[in-house]
Amino acid sequence: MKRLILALDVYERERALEIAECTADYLWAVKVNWPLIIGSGLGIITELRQVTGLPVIADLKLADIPNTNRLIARKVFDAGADYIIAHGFVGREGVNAIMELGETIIVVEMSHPGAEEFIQPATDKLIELANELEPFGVIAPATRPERVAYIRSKLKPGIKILTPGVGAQGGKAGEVLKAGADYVIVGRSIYASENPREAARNLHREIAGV
Ligand code: NUP
Repeated sequence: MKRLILALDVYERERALEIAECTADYLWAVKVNWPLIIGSGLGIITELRQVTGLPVIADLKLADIPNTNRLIARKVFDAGADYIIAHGFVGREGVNAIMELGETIIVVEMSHPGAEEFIQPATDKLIELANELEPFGVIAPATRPERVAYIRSKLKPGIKILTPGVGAQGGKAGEVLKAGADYVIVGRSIYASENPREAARNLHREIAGV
């Protein structure tokens, strides 16, 4: 089973397609974020799907009023995105507006140190929201495996846990998967390495051994 998600945070279309194509064998999905969408346009989602044949996750962390979330999500799903990542702190209606249009992933805790300021104190409520809405999955921090274990213990079975923060941010793929994550999200350790294919293959092998 493939459990690696590539965070493709480059600006240039050609570079993005090249990296996605050469790493696709080891990936479950490709994640696009604002840098690539701003750099290459929304059409990159369609192209990535064609080139890799993999699901594409649009990591927009939508956090607006329901109507604006809906307007954005419609265009992004139309472009071929399979999943959209949304913030839950805007309230259930904002998340529902996206979920009505397609598969959604809710951020329950972020991976950077600053997550301890405002998001971590709200994690329990965000888990409750996820348990109520039953999205495809939630985002939890690979940098804090003990928090991933906690989130897994509170989250309804069946809701996937996707964890960014492996590699450049200090998290370890093996540790976070053992703590209960379903997928690891890796960006710089793959796309900024000298040989992205080899970096992805090494992570894939590490994960397979868990
Ligand atoms: O909490 C989060 N942390 C995080 O790093 C939520 C995210 N969506 N991300 C994203 O994952 C981040 O924006 C980037 O696209 C990717 C991690 O990349 P890297 O640190 O592996 O380069």
